[in-house]
Amino acid sequence: MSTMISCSTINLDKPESKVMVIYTGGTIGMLRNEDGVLAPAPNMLIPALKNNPYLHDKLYAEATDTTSLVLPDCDEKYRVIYTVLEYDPLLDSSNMTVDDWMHIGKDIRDHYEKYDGFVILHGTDTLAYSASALSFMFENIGKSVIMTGSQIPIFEIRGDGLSNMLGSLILAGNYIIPEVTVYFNNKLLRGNRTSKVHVSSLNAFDSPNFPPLATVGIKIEVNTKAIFHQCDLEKFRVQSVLNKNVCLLRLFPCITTSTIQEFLRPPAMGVVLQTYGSGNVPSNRKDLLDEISEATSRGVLVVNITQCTKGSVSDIYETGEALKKAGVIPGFDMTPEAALTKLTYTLSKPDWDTTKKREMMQANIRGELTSHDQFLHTNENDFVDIVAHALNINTSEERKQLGAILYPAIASIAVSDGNTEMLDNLKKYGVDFSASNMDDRTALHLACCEGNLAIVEYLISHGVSVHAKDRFDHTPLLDAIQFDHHDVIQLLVQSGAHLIGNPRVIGGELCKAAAKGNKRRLESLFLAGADMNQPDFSERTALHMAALHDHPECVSFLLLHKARTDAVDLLKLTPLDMARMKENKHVAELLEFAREDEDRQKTDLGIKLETSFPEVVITKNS
Ligand code: ASN
Repeated sequence: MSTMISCSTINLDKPESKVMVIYTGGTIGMLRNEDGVLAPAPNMLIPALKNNPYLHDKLYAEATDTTSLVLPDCDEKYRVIYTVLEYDPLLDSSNMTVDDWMHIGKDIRDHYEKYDGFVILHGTDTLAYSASALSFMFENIGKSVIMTGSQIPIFEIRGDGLSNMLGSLILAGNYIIPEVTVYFNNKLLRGNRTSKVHVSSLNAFDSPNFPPLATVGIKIEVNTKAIFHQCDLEKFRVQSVLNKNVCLLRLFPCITTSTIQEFLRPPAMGVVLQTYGSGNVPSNRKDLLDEISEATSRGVLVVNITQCTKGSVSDIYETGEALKKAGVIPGFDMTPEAALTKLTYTLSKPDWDTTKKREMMQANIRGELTSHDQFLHTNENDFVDIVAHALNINTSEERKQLGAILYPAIASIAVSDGNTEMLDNLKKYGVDFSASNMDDRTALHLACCEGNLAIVEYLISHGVSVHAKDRFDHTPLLDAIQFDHHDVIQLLVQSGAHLIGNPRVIGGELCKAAAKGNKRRLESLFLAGADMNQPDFSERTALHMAALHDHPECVSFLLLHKARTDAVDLLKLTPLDMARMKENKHVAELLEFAREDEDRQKTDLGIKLETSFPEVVITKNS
């Protein structure tokens, strides 16, 4: 088929989003071995994906000259481009250990800024443990991390591998759900609320105490209010050490004292106690309570969760009250997987003392538990419901549409007024600050244009994503750069925002600023993390442009920030060549000086230049 025909049949105009797939193993990529049993099959999955028209659009890949895999076009906003990192060895998930969680964590950390979202292909058997562990390890996560797998290998005609993989890729590439989640059987579940509930059903996972975060039917329905946002003004970080001295002790009526002693003795530092019903132990078993009490007084963290699949521990019975007196921590409605992995995480924090660790175990830190005092916003006070009622709007679809119009509009009034008090009031009425308007712009986009630092801080700390892209693929960071709000740029970067898109485009922005002598813009781009040596499409750097257009202030700024004097453009010209050609004497002198100095330490150069031109000064725009 000719390129012309293929180009005319594919849509090249859609924005792209990039997803990284980490393939750890599991049935999804298994084949039967010579004994007739399923086993991991290295180097088989990627070629199979490449030859599956539902998972790779060869025409689009050819037309755009990409070596990555490309999802065929669908009704969503982005064309998903994905790359697969296959682990060696591939593992049946029953063989996975803490070290494998670390491995995944490290890979996501190392590639975090290069991708919009992540999919982890994983065996189903221990998937709920890995999902829970990763959810705690990933601090200040701002992007979607979706774990999936299948019950039947993807190579077989009838199975769940294809739909699980497709759904995960579409969700990870199109929706910012900043959590570790599990996608299975058309449902997206919170990872640390999930358990494997069926050995052979394709509906193998459930989150018994929490609703799905999204369901995939004719349409994709995302339950935005249920999404958990980590609201610290900090960057994504991975806790790369976990404490393995934990165990799970399920009570049963004839349990002996010595069994309990074995579980609680060193090196155990954390024990998940699975008790009866609403958190009960036999109150007539003094031996048992004494052993637990002795362990908690030694500093062992003992967390109480129920053996029931649904519901929470509480202190409504005398039998449960006894545990509290023995120093046991209520684990509310945590799954065993969540409670156990949360202990591995909490116990690994060197800066937390025992009191803090106990406090954290009962706090809701990643959406893993529902405590008594924490409830999701109820609809009673919902602003949209009030308006919907007044307008006689009854269907949930219409109510949703009304919310999509009202939330961003009403939030934007408070943002452009710079009124945090009003934002607080709106919050009480259930206004969703993350909602975007018809141009996909959030309240944070607007706040970053306005440059009101307090409002930006308020919105980020109330969960509005720094990664949200509007219809023009602009992030809040790009808006802050556009208006040179340096303090806002710094806050965004501190909170995990980063530049996205083709580096050559960023090179183009640097060149444009340098050509105009716009040092303030260069500073903005520098603060946003741009590489001052990033060339544009013609291999020109900002230093070329500043030299060519005779802007010594920009030249000095760039030299101070490690711009290379030996960079050559497509015509093999250096910045100095350009300055000389245009007879820009002062600039040429600076460049000559810098070039002579190249072998000397950069710091020496810095001191010299600094005396004539100050460092980046962060100023607030009024
Ligand atoms: N034993 C497999 C695993 O956990 C089960 C599966 O993936 N369905 O790796």
